[in-house]
Amino acid sequence: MTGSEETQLSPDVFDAVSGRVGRQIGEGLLADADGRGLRVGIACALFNGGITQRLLDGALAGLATASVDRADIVVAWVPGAFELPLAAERLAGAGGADAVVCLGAVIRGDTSHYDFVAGQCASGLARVALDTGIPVIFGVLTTENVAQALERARPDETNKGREAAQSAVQMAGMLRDLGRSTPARAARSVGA
Ligand code: INI
Repeated sequence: MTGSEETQLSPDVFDAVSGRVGRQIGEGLLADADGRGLRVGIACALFNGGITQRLLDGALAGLATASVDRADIVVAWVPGAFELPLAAERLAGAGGADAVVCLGAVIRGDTSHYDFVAGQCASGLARVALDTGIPVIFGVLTTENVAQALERARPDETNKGREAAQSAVQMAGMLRDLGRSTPARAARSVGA
């Protein structure tokens, strides 16, 4: 889980909620995510590749931990973060992925068009997720400088590529469970 100590979710939250609602979806997300059988697309930017390569390492480690089969992972390289949405759309659509992880590093110091690149990338990825119904994970660093980017790409549990991979597995699992669940209204009218 991400977040600082003060903002972290309490471990008993799901128990606390379950007694007060009809159904809860995604309560397994804090447990180890199970990615068996999941097809994952990864789009990775070449720009600032020394950083994105570390994010990719983290993402692959995260998918391995979640037991995603290596044969079910496709990596598509793109020139920069601006191109991530189109690659994500292909991976999510014709590519047949169950989740797409997008990795990039937009560093403000590099260029004056930081805001355009970062903004278009974020809104493009959000649109692809909503248009396709496939989770598209924003594993794109937006930092003021290289030091901040390196800090977020360390080879440990805090690596943002690793977190993005975990989010992909969690979202795919949550959507699968949601698809199987009986909507509360329908359940009530059948039972009534
Ligand atoms: N692409 C990035 O991934 N990160 C950046 O920091 C960046 N900056 O700063 O310019 C960047 N630019 C390239 C852009 O993503 C496109 O590849 C390029 O404009 C061609 O469309």
